[in-house]
Amino acid sequence: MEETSVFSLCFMCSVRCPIRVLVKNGQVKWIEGNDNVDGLGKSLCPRGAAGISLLNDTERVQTPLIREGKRGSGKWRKASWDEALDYVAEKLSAIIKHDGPESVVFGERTNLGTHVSKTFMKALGSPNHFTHDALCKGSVNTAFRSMFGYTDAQMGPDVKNARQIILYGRNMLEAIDLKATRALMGAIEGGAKLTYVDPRVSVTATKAHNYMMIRPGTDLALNYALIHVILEEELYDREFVNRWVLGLDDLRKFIAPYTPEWAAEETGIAAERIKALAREAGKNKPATLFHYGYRGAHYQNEIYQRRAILILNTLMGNIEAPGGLFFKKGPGEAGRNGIRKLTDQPLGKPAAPRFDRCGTAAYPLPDPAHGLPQMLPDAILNADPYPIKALIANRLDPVASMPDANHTRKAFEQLDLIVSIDINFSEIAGISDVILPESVYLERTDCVQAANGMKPQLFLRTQAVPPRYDTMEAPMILKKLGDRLGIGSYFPYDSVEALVDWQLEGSGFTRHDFLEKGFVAFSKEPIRWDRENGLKLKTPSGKIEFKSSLLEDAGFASFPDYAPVPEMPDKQSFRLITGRVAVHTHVSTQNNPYLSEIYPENMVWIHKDRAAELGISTGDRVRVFSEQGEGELDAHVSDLIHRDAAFMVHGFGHRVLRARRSYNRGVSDADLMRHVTDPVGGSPGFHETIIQIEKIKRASRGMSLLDAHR
Ligand SMILES: Nc1nc2c(c(=O)[nH]1)N[C@H]1C(S)=C(S)[C@@H](COP(=O)(O)OP(=O)(O)OC[C@H]3O[C@@H](n4cnc5c(=O)[nH]c(N)nc54)[C@H](O)[C@@H]3O)O[C@H]1N2
Ligand SMILES: Nc1nc2c(c(=O)[nH]1)N[C@H]1C(S)=C(S)[C@@H](COP(=O)(O)OP(=O)(O)OC[C@H]3O[C@@H](n4cnc5c(=O)[nH]c(N)nc54)[C@H](O)[C@@H]3O)O[C@H]1N2
Ligand code: SF4
Ligand SMILES: [Mo]
Repeated sequence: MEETSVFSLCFMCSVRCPIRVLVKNGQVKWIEGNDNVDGLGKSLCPRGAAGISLLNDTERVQTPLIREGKRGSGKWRKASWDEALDYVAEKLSAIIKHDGPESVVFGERTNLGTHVSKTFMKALGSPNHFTHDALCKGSVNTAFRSMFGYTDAQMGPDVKNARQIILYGRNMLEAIDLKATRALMGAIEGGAKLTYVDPRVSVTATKAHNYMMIRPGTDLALNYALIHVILEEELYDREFVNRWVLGLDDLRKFIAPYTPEWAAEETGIAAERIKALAREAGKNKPATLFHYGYRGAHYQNEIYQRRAILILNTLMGNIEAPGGLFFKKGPGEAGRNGIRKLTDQPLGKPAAPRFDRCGTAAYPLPDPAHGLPQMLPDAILNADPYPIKALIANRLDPVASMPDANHTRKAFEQLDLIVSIDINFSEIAGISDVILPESVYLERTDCVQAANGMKPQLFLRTQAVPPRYDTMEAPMILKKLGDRLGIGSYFPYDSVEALVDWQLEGSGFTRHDFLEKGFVAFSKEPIRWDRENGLKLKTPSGKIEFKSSLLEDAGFASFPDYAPVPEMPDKQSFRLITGRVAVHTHVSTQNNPYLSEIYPENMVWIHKDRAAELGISTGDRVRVFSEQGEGELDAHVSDLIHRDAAFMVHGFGHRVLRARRSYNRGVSDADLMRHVTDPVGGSPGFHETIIQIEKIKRASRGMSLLDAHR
């Protein structure tokens, strides 16, 4: 029997862990972590282990499909690739002719082929390429740029070497990034202390030395008090701060009234505990790491919460120190050339402004390289700034991943053309006119991954088995569409392998070099900058800007006054908070044969005293509703959640019948959420929604699914 082993990259989520795939007689038999990579071992997370289940899933999209019935009716006809691509190209040409190229919008989850789709849009003349970034961490991105002049993606946390770690809802043991998750476990085993702050006892909370059940939305108050104590008791790294920081005196003046006693009232965390944390942080500096997080507290002032965390790191002097925040180094730092991207080609700047006004006076600071997807529904409905007629969604479900899904559906109904490049019958695929199925990650080679870090490296996703169905890689789909739209010359390849070869030209590596270990490195040793004189900060002052020119030049304060978070108005009201579970990825794995069996639906967690007032017990059926939408699901009653909060795992409540295992299971948090945005940072305020909960008639299960699985 023929047996081969292929190094590749997982794509059950976008962390892209390096993997080794065992193939026997053309079938994938086993997937494990690529243990040639530092800190990874052979382990995978549960989703990574479900890759074979995805590959063999008979409910994924198997051929190109063109809609036949009413939009959303679930009726499509099978089409050949030529037919489907001709259809899309004809529609797009007509739309561009009538309304201009800016009437076409392309949205995707940032992926290895993003340079291909950005090229596609620019070549068409449209400014409207957006990514998921704002939905995930837009305000984190802006906060980093305001302090260091680099995006969050250009920096990283050295979890492995930290002696003390503070996580604000960064639920690293369930919201998994395998390498970071393992680094956290390793650090704890090695004696590091973990503080975890969350209104809910997540799995990470159960491993913490110090757990703080914070009142939802009040993290900024906690951080202001921590900064207060650190400055007042001189617990910060004076030498580092004096050398690198702009605005310490302004911060000192501003922070004076924000005492731990004040914060205790707001957060529900005792003043003594806040002081103790500040002192312990000071003792362990510079290896004290405050993780900036992704999805913890999402409010309209999120940028300031993230900046406060970055200020705390800087006060610890941990920047570019082991156990702190580091700047990722690219091949240039090792005196080498990196890979090529299609966007390196000369491409004009589209004449029209972006649909989301990102980068203009309306939203000056969010990153225009990513845009503000959540602005799309209103832009369509109001034809503002201009009519939008077509949406292409690639590896992104803008219906299920943006707040207020009912509003999104209403807006998308107005479009002349919706195309999705997907592997599943997702919510966006469900309302698409054409679905173009991508081959799943085990079936395809992808563009090169430039993995900058302390050691700059390159990784490659390599095809392990041929496609099972009539599917194609996204860079080939876009090339073939480009050919039909007269922009084919921007895509100088006839296979993804040829595109990879083109990307590698000049880097000193070839595809062959990836065979030995699954990756190549530009440098063997970690590259660190000199903390005394060598930090290459990109802010206008060349300093770490507590007092931020980026913010102030745009008319925003560097240090705004704290706005108190209101109490819940009545006994039926709860603040909706949301998050991950270890066995699912956002909105895309709920129909996976294996994962849907392990975790078929979500529940709503509420505190036992609040539940008692409403006559609700675990396993009872409840209706959850807001001004935006509603749904029914089971209650999970517990004292492991703050009284004000109701928690739901994100990603459920699918409405597309073709995905039978996930159809109508649980409730989508996106159906309930208000659409509001942090105007400075760019992230939606996902947690700015108050929901109501009421019991409905149905026999109680007596036990929640969650208990059953524990
Ligand atoms: N309400 C609410 N909204 C949220 C969040 C939340 O917690 N609550 N979280 C936010 C965060 S942090 C993020 S990162 C985003 C994520 O938002 P999304 O990127 O939309 O979510 P995913 O589930 O990662 O994947 C989206 C789509 O990619 C498809 N897909 C998976 N693999 C492939 C592939 O190989 N090729 C192609 N072409 N398609 C593929 C899936 O079928 C799915 O339709 O959502 C954000 N939105
Ligand atoms: N299994 C799994 N792992 C993943 C993903 C996945 O989909 N599935 N997605 C990946 C992606 S794209 C991302 S962005 C990361 C997300 O990584 P995290 O941000 O760590 O993940 P979430 O589960 O969204 O965490 C949100 C937590 O914040 C808490 N929270 C809610 N409100 C507040 C508050 O006011 N203050 C504080 N301190 N906490 C609050 C919630 O209770 C929840 O536990 O995970 C990555 N890893
Ligand atoms: S974290 Fe899990 S699902 Fe995500 S890439 Fe790694 S192994 Fe795959
Ligand atoms: Mo994310």
